[in-house]
Amino acid sequence: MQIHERSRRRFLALAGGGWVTAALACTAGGRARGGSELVQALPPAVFVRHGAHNAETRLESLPVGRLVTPNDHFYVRNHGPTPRLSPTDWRLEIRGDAALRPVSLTYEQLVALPTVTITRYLECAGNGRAYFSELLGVAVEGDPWRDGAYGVAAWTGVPLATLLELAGLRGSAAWVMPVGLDAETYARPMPLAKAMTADTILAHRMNGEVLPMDHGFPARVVVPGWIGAASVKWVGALEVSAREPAVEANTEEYVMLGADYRSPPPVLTTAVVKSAVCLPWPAVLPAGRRTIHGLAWSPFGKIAKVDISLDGGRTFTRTARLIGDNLPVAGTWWQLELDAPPGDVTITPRAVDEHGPTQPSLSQQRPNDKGYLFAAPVPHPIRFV
Ligand SMILES: Nc1nc2c(c(=O)[nH]1)N[C@H]1C(S)=C(S)[C@@H](COP(=O)(O)O)O[C@H]1N2
Ligand SMILES: [Mo]
Repeated sequence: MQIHERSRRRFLALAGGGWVTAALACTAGGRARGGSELVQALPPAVFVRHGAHNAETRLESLPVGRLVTPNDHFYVRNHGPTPRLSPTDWRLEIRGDAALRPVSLTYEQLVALPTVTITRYLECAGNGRAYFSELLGVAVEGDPWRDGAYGVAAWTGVPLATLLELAGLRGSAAWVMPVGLDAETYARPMPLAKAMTADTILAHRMNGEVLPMDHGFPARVVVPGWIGAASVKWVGALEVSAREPAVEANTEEYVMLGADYRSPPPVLTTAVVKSAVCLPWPAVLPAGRRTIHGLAWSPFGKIAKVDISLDGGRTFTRTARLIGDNLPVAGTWWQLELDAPPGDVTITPRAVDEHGPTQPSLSQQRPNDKGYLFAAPVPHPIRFV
């Protein structure tokens, strides 16, 4: 393996702040941490916190080769504190101007309905936001997630189609909006056709366990292939309507704003093809023969291949080996063998979906004010010592 000068410079630019942060983290071990508004534990070896109610998975803490993310490693993205809902008081209301007969289900009634289990990923639209400033030099609003607002789970639940049929749909039905029971209501509509898709479900189990509190207990929607914001947690109602409801999550948030976008701003739906190196940022590894691991995922299908650049994304001269499960709209692990001399290098993966879509080059990556859908390949800085 050759370490190119360009890659070395890129590495130094990228790693710059990182070494300092790493050093500070070591000395600040005893410092009291900010309070958490989440239920689950957030060990610093597993999560990077973003404020009181958001936590990004350190991908390097995941069990290599196991596609499904353990529940206690799954990223959490909340707009407020996790509501602690009681399954005895909870109801699912199916209602709205386009529902024939409103229905109210108890938790027991919901879990008694026939279920499906689907293994799919969720990813926050803001995942990769840090790279807008780090790689493109563009300032954007929002928490600086790297790659860890991504997780895969086997979701068990009831298809939305089954639930909507319980209420019956009027001919006018065109939109379905799951409504969350957060302290400040969170809701986001989807077109009826998306709600009726076989793998759009109301999940009440995650990886074989009862849905954890932070991930939406007692029930959450899973809308595979769409930005995480569509997968509403703590669902209390499904509202069926003839017209598209206007709520913050499709008017102000999760829309593309900026010089490149006109008004009304495009509403975000489908996610983008991505890949990541599962190592600390920056990473320090012993020189010599090394196996580098990473993940790749696509909202469209399986991953066909992962190309690797060792010169900061200029040329892609290597191909990674895909390992373990490679599931559509979930992802795959990949690995790369390297014989690395001491020195600084960047490793840049680029995923290709089985149907053709791939990651745009950095020069094609358009910025947007809120830093959504960063899709370009990311040069991951590694120092071999
Ligand atoms: N009710 C409710 N649903 C929600 C949210 C929320 O704040 N409230 N956040 C959304 C966002 S932005 C994302 S990315 C995913 C995160 O799901 P997770 O926390 O289970 O990873 O949940 C979505 N569903
Ligand atoms: Mo999100």
